[in-house]
Amino acid sequence: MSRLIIVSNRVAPISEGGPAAGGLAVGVYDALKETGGMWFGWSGDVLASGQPQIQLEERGPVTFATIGLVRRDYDQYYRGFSNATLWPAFHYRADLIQYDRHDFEGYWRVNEWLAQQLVPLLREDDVIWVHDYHLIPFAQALRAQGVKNRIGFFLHIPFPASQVLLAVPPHRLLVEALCSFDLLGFQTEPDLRAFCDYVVNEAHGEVEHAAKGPSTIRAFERTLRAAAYPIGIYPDEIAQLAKAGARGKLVRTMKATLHERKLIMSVDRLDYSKGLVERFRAFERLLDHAPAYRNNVSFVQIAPPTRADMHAYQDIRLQLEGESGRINGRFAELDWTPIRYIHRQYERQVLAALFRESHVGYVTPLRDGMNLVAKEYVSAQDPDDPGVLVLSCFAGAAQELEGALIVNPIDIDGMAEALATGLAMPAAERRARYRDMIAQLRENNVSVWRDNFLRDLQGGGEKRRAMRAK
Ligand code: GDG
Repeated sequence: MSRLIIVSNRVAPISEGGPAAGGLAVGVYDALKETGGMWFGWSGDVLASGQPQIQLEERGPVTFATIGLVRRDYDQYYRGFSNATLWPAFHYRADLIQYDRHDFEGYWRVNEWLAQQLVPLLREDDVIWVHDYHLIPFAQALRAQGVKNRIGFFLHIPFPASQVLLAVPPHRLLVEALCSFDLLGFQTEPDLRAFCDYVVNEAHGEVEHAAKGPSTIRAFERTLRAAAYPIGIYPDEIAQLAKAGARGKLVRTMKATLHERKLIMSVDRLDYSKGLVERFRAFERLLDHAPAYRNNVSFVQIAPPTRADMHAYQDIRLQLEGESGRINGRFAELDWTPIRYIHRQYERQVLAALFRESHVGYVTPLRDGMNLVAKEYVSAQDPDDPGVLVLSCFAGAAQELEGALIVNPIDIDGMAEALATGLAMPAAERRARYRDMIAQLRENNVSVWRDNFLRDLQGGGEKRRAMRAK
């Protein structure tokens, strides 16, 4: 059997309880721990000087191959083009896109350099699976060094509509580079459609849809395949974590402070794509319009820091601190704080237990490739007395989780209404919605995601070889 090589920007530090905040790390680690193989990428270290060296570490069936970045590469490739240009563009925030040619050159250069570092570690029959927007040029860079292996790419974030992508000056180079992969995976059908639309209308390529399986793309003198592979989780593992966590002291103490009030829970990296400000305002609207909820419901927002050295992230933090302070100032009582906004990370087990204890999971990103929190929330519920998921229509997860109360995060009144509906929903309806969603999550768990992608990546390779042999 071929060895699986995972390449992602960051190789996540894995602690006893699994990876910390970040959906890619959670999904990739879950996928790799069963099959074994190698995980290659940035260690998270930024070096002031010197030449970064690869570190190899064997842990069970997984070899972690990590390397540091020098300061200039970190600034141009990671903070610059990846996170100040691509992240906002791919999340439809054309207003936040920053572009600097030198950063783009740095992005390309670091991709080529990382590819060079990986080449000596590769074996002929390795299957290479590259993840996310930091590494769009990676296959092109490997091919330039003579690598013939099958190389697939999975985009964890949305693929934007062409009119938004056109705002990124080197959009054509990016899509051309994507066409060097053998298989492209997107989170949802709308993302796949957006990519195909660019190929046909901007790159004058061709798309051939298959009745079943990936579409065939012909563009930039390459033929490749592309499909939607919605990422999953292991729902039963989360349910176990939630049950164990609920017995822990931290969660019991927290529950005691609620004094029987209902609980609304949110967990997100503190990112402007997650719609936190709109979410806070909708909770305020609920308290305005339904005074019975005052002093009867608490909203806990856990938002661990992320990319805190970037302006846009400092701005959203300040904005959120302002909003939570203002709303709490308006409504708090001596014995009740409406919003508990916590800017730090907790263990996975604690999060799962808080999901289980809560009445509403409030997951309302402005855009999100998938959103694993939504899936974790459902998985953590008590099947006899489940909470209700309020979910943004702009999260990829909304394509699958039809049992959620789907909201538009721009519609503050609509979100406030959904919160009220969720808080008052009868048990029979909550159970029916939960059953529907948990069945879907079990059927499309993270192994299914991985296996479907790898089947198509390997299958595509065999088909190509057979075609060459003719
Ligand atoms: C990207 C895409 C896509 C959060 N806070 C803590 C913590 N987390 C964990 C959550 C969840 C993960 O981090 C976040 O995943 P999401 O999917 O919600 O969001 P992104 O980080 O933006 O992930 C996203 C994903 O990749 C996978 O493809 O779904 O659309 O943007 O697992 O539970 N974990 C711990 N402490 C925290 O405080 N331990």
